[in-house]
Amino acid sequence: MNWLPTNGALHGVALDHLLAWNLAVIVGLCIAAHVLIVAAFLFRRARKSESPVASRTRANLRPHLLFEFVILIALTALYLGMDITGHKLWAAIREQPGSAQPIQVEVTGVQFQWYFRYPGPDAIYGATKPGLVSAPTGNPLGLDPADPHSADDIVSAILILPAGQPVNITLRSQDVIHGFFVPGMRLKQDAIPGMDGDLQFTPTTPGDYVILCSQVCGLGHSRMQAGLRVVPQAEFEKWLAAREQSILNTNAARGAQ
Ligand SMILES: [Cu+2]
Repeated sequence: MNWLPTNGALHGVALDHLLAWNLAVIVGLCIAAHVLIVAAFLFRRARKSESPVASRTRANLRPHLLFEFVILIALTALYLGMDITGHKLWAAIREQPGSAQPIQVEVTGVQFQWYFRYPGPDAIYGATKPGLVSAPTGNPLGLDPADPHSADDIVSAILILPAGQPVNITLRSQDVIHGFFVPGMRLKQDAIPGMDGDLQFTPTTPGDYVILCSQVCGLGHSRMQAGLRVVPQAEFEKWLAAREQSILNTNAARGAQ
């Protein structure tokens, strides 16, 4: 569909197809319902001169009842079909395709900013403490320096991902409910304080995509935006290594002080 943002995710093609199909069914049913209302109105006017007793006999009502039952059964089958296809697609999105190891990224929403954390070479997110949260001093997530796992964690204000590799996102919020919304990746899920959300997808097309907040989370909600950049695998590894090196240098400089 041309009126949707360009799709860059593996599951997006099937999701767009399902959306188009559902929309066609709903618009078709809406038109059919209006045609029936007008037809019933005109039919009633035409029969107004007939005797009301003659038009309400059991024999006369039978075709009407049959017609209603057929419509009811057809609609039930249609809605069940829509429900089942939607659930099947949701299940397919939740299953990671192929055997590729998913990349772990933690996404945190905070009034009014998105932060992205990569666990680093140890593949374990370091502990965070609310009391240590301090964006002005470069620790917006409150990473605990006492936990060795936090030493190699990369915190970024932009989400960089390699094309063609599954991603597993842990979704968190520091304050209120935010909505992690990436239209180009056909993703939308709420970040709820005190809960770790779980989200999977595979970006396929390199490019820049916008990340929005879909929940009205406060006065700065409208400017709560971030960027997703999908790059080739080699470029991603280069960026990750450079960020890792800069963190090691920062930690070494702190240790020398
Ligand atoms: Cu928000």
